[in-house]
Amino acid sequence: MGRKFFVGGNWKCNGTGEEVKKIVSTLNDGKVASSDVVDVVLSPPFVFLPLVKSLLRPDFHVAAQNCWVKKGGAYTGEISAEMLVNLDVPWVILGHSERRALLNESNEFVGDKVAYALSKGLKVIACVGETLEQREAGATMDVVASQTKAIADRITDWSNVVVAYEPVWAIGTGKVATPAQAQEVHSELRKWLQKNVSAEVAESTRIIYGGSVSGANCKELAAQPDVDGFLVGGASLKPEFVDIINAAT
Ligand code: G2H
Repeated sequence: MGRKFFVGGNWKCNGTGEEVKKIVSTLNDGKVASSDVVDVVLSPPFVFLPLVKSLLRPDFHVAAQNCWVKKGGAYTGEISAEMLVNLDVPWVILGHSERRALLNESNEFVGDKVAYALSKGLKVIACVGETLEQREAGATMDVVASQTKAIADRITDWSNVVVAYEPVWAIGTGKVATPAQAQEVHSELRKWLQKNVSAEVAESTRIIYGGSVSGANCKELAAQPDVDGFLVGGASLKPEFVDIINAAT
């Protein structure tokens, strides 16, 4: 069975209440393929999750941008997986490179977060990707494999996981990976899953691409056989996000 196309919009730390309402209204009016064909998941900052959820069309869903690694408690400033479940937030993005780099989230910590979030019933967009320095040193697959292994060591059920390959050098820089570069890593990652997890997980797990995806480059990327969708930052705040949702149709 084919893998359903998946498009996530990662709004990062952007927006005011008024701006959020405007973006949601644009998306609500967008003409997109049915939810049988594409999963659309928007990830506003935590504080706007209830607002977005209340205004958003029913065929689109929401994701948090992070959650705590275990049950909530005395962890000032954190948001627990239980809270997201309580608010009916179905998805969470974990391991984004901005958090790995700026907040020192290790592979193991991200793996623990993925396992905990899944155990509470959340679906996870798990991010992996190499820096420019690592790519130039020929270490892309080693890095991506180590990041994925830290997750694979801690979970057995991959049915609620989407893997986002986001080369750090392409994030927010306007330097998108070429379709061939994206396909190469996605295909290697799928082979890694086949060898280290199972053929079934390799075949069914969606591997989406993130890093300067735009309305202009999405079609060519979406045409790659192992690119199953996108995690979109900057362009998810603009009307062209509708074109990206429709990239595979
Ligand atoms: C990568 C991506 C969204 P952008 O971080 O996760 O952002 O599309 O702005 O490069």
